Amino acid sequence: MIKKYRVGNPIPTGATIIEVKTEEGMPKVFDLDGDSLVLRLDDEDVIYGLGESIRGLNKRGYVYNSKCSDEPLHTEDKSSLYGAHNFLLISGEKNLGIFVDCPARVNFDVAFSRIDELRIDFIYPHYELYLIEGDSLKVIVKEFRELIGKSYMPPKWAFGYGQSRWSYPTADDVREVVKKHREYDIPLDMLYLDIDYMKDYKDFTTDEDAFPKFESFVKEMQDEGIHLIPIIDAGIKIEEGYDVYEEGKANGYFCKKEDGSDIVCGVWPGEVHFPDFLNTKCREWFGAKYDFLISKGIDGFWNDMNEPAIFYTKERLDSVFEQIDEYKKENLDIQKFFEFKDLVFSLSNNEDDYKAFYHDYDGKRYRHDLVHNLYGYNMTRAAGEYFAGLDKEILMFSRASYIGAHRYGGIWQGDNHAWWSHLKMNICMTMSLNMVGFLYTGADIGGFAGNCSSQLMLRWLEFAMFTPLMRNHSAIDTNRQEVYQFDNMADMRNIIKLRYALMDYIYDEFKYAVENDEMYMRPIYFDYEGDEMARRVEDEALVGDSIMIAPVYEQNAVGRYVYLPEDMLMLKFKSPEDFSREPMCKGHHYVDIALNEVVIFVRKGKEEKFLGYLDK
Ligand code: MIG
Repeated sequence: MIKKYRVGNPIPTGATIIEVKTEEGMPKVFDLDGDSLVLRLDDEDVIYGLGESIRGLNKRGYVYNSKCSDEPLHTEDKSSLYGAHNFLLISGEKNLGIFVDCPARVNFDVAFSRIDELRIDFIYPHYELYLIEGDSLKVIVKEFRELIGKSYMPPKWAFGYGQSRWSYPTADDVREVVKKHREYDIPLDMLYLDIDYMKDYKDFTTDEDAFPKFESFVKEMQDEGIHLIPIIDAGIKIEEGYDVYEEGKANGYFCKKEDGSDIVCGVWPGEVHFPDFLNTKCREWFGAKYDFLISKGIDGFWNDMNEPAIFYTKERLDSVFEQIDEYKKENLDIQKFFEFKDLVFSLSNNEDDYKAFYHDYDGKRYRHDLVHNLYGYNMTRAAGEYFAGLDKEILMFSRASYIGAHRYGGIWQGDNHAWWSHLKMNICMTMSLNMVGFLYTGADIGGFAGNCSSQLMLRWLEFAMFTPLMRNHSAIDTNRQEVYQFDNMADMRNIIKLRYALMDYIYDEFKYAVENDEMYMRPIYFDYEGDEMARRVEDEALVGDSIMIAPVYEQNAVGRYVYLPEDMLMLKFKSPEDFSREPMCKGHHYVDIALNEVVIFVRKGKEEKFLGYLDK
């Protein structure tokens, strides 16, 4: 059962697709403290949700800010990543789903400041609040998902393995990577193009020198069985004669400052304007721009930098330069030195800069910070709405998101590191994202930043073989991390082949979850509600209807503790052909899992169905 409450004068977000009648007043479960909502928690309450955010599955014990952020360092002290997913699910004596539909920043203090209190604070206390009750956690999630509408369904080939890198700067580099995969018999369906395929980082252009005859190159790759997936950034380079810039300018589609002029920001192309994706006309225009690449045979994209990420604004840069001139004149003492250093750091993603421009949203003007979390969402929506009119299926996933964006595309989990803790985070985050409708998701396998060891890469593949988006991606200035760079490539190849052997299972279960508003990957407690032990488990997951996984995510571990909530059949794989079976009893086990092994636990009664997929 869903109840809706209204506070103030909420800005519409388009997150929900069902009309729910508004209740009078405020729900009794909350104490109101000024504009804040306060909820007393029981010691035993477990709090799931918040989609893409740091830390574990149970969000208790930390503060999370839902504010789409370009955050390249996902450490424990951070409060915001790229997505804003304001859904919480309390599992306790009574289960309760809470969705706070608010496009401005919202602060969730989940028993951090006070051990027994959930506190929700607003910078702009105008929002819709949904409370969802139901017989079980699964039912609540399903009701929530019905409220927000069906998740994006990608083409089947998007469940293949993808290789990415910032960057493969030329067509020949791409050819080489594809050739190597073929040579070493490593399955590959997608090759991602990062910003260097563009001419001077201009969206909807290609660099003729680095990628000559782009269209025939796309064709050449298709003949190799490869989908090229180019990146699209949010900012549009300011350059006279560049059609996207000229059209945006002529039509007034860029975000404006108080004085009505277009805001100028620095991102990869240099100075850019930001398209006002909240404006329907702008969305239609921008969406149709993807055709520049689609008409050349491209059938997939990733949208980046759409929090939006701002390296600097022109105004702030100018004022910082002025200030530095002042410092130069002074005798720089240590105090001043730190001031100066902070000043330079404050150039990027500055809070005040997000207050310095405006949107034309359904004919009304809104200051950016009040609708901040809708920006990346509406960039994805621009693309998704355009793709919906095509007779070809298009892969789309984004970095920034808000609930609602899940109907138009998936997301990847951003700039993680080659750290074991980030493999663990990938496991928890994927389950939390499933609750809020982002089913097509995955993290950069091996880690985006930092150098990946052969051991970490193998273990990461052993988990990521179950994530819908299976993409190996890494940053500039890191060691190359295609699987053939590693001495244990043969083991990695076996895991990727196992993914392909289970492709139909993964696809069928994913599709089922989309069509039925269910979770493809979820905490084991959701299916074994009432099992107090299952409730404590954060590092196992149910994948589809038939199996449970227990990934290894610790360096040098050659096994792990596994809790089985019922009798299951353990399958231990080295490759699709080489596996053992062992019936296991409900309860606690220590399971040996060698570096090159994956274990899958098949649920009771599902053995035939699951093994049938393997035999295909
Ligand atoms: O400022 O396009 O998260 O995947 O490789 C960095 C370069 C911009 C951030 C994305 C990452 C991508 C990178 N981008």
